[in-house]
Amino acid sequence: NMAEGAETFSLREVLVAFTACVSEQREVRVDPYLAGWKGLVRFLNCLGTIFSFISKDAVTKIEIIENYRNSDQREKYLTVQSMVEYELANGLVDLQKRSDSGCRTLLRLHRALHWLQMFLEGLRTGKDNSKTSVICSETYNASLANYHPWIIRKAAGVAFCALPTRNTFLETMNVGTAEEAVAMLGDALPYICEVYKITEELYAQHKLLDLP
Ligand code: 1PW
Repeated sequence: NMAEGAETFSLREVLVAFTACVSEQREVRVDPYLAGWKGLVRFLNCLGTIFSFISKDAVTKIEIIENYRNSDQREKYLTVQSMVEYELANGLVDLQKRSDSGCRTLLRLHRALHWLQMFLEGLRTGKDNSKTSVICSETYNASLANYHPWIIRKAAGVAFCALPTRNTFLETMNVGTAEEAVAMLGDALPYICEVYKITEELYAQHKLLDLP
């Protein structure tokens, strides 16, 4: 069934989800944030099994936050702002060791979103014949890699090598021609940047950027 298959995946839906994230009060809505990530996971799965170790971790984290959204406390998890306020006020955020708080879990997705933002920007502004693998590893090394142990960095590097050239990659995004994909990235990236920026400021304000 094409309608359900990975074949019909389009990166457009991911970007649309992120455009719906920021409320009028400049709060980050959790549901579209997770919807954006789910689309991204489907996209990663399209890139081949080598990317499944990357998407698997994202899936685990999406599910942790989704469980909070389905719990009795669902209203507290409506926005990233309300989540931070609720978890901090109720002592649910462990500052010493790894936990499954919404705050530490979303922080991992937040850091990965920074990479995605830089990667898509590199793709958008790159030359026709540039290597996606190079854009991917350079942006990864400049961002997310700083939070990963050697073994993960190594595995990520191996996965990146499997990425196709820029034009093929832009076509994999299923947005139309490479030119149309580039135009869509130009329209959508400011929204991802905004979501990233608001979350970053919120976490900095509450000194949550180093949560274990
Ligand atoms: C083609 C470009 C696509 C960019 C998609 C971004 C997805 C990034 C996910 C990277 C995950 C790598 C493997 C998992 C590592 C985890 O240890 C790490 N998770 C993340 C999201 O960085 C940290 O989570 P942890 O171990 O503290 O629970």
